[in-house]
Amino acid sequence: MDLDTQLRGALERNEFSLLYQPKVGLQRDVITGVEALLRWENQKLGFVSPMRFIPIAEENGLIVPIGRWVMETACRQTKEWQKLGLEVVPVAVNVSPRQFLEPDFYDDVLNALNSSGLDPSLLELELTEGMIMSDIERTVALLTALKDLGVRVAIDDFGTGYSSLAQIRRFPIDTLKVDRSFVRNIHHDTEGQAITSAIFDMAKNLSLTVVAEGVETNDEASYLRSSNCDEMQGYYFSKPVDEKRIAIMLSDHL
Ligand code: G
Ligand code: G
Ligand code: MN
Ligand code: NA
Repeated sequence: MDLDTQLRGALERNEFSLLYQPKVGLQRDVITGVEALLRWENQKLGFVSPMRFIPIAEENGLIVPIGRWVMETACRQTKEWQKLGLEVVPVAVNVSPRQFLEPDFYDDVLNALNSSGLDPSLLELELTEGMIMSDIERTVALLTALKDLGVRVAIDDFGTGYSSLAQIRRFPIDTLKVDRSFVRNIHHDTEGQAITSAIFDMAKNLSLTVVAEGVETNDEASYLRSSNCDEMQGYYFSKPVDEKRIAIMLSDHL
């Protein structure tokens, strides 16, 4: 069964859904935000991992309308939680390179905010280092416009690309999400500790929020709590869950 062919009709057949994974603060494990993660269930193929279909959607351009759907759905859902009186936290969406390079990207963000009525400060865009480094002049202008709107910007998988913090500070960003490869077994990985403490300290000086991704164990969480990191995300706290489950988690923190 051809993935590409199935993917073409997937939006129309309503085959996509979003899961949400919480980020927590260091002190009391309070939820500080959620990340929306795309899921695809197809009648013929079953569940297909984003690791398989996103590269294809990126290649054939479908990531643009799919990404638009993700942004609109995440904004609408977050506004819904707000209306229900739940703890209001920002929702982060992953943006793919092709989506970011589209001339209409700014308008897509604006449309998602306007149609949902969500406050722009409750939307965070997760970009990767490679995306923002490819056309620095355009990126600075685009990110400045998004910041003026009030939208937040995070750099995802930080540390895996080739950018230094010296380069990163040219961009108006809010958050660094430190890649989970640095977090794995951090409590007895002296090299990982050296890298992350350099990132944490420099981020602090630049007034950036730092999130450690992929926290899976109590040992990792304990180490991070004693470090200069601000927030954590990972299976140790919660897997990505559906909107009903996350609503319960958000209401528990009221
Ligand atoms: O959720 P999961 O671990 O299966 O995601 C695998 C990969 O797919 C991750 O790199 C994640 O960033 C990416 N991904 C998940 N949801 C989205 C999305 O809505 N848009 C894009 N572009 N990537 C996503
Ligand atoms: O590239 P990005 O950071 O957006 O990838 C997010 C993906 O990471 C999600 O698909 C999510 O399922 C996955 N993820 C979240 N927490 C953990 C974790 O603790 N361990 C691992 N291995 N993956 C995680
Ligand atoms: Mn992400
Ligand atoms: Na990441």
